[in-house]
Amino acid sequence: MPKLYSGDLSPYSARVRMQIYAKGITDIELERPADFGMPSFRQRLPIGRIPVLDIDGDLMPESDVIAEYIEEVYPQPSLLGATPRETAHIRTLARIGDVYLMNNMFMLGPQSRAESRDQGIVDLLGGQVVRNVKALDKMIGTDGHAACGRLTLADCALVPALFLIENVLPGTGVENPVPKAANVAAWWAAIQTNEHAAKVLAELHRGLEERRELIRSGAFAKMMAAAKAAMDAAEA
Ligand SMILES: N[C@@H](CCC(=O)N[C@@H](CS)C(=O)NCC(=O)O)C(=O)O
Repeated sequence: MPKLYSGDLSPYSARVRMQIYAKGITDIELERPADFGMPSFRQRLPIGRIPVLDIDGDLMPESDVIAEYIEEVYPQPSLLGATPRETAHIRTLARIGDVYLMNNMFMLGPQSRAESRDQGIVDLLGGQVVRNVKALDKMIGTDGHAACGRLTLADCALVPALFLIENVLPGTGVENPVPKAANVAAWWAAIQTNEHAAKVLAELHRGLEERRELIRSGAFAKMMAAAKAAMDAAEA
């Protein structure tokens, strides 16, 4: 049975999990790889990141690639458009979620827990997030879905991005831009009532609580130091 290497707090994994739930796929197992962050994981997967789709040992990284693969292998119900142009629009919005929002938020995240914040990083990446929420506001659907009036891959990519903006951005000292982006705010309120979005959001919140507890107890810093030492030793 194929496996998706995933983790509760991984927004990129959450995007694929939301797709799997929305399509009602039951033959992809979800698993957190035991050696995530360790040299053996990096040996099998040079990019070293999750999600990864493991099809009988054939390992496929990158959330966007996995999402498109899943659409091809499990075409119904489709989370793409009814026409090539609709699909292109869905992919554009999904890229805003992935490249313009999640990627900047993911790199900004450590600044929310840094002992001394690097204001240059916060201004650069936080500024990009604010700018791109404004862009999204002009492009997102106004009927409760990101595009095409129904759940699509655009919603799957934007839900974890908005989770990060709401829950991580304020910790870096940057104001959450969503309340001032009326169309994004309306979509965000509406999509949280979708059962598949609600499920991944519950998983993301559970992961965030676990992470915060690990940080509070000091265990997270120890885990990070052990993983870095193992990686340095493997690369020496
Ligand atoms: N472009 C990748 C990004 C994946 C990514 O950054 N995953 C994070 C977890 S959400 C990760 O595995 N981080 C581990 C690391 O940075 O070493 C994708 O779309 O799958």
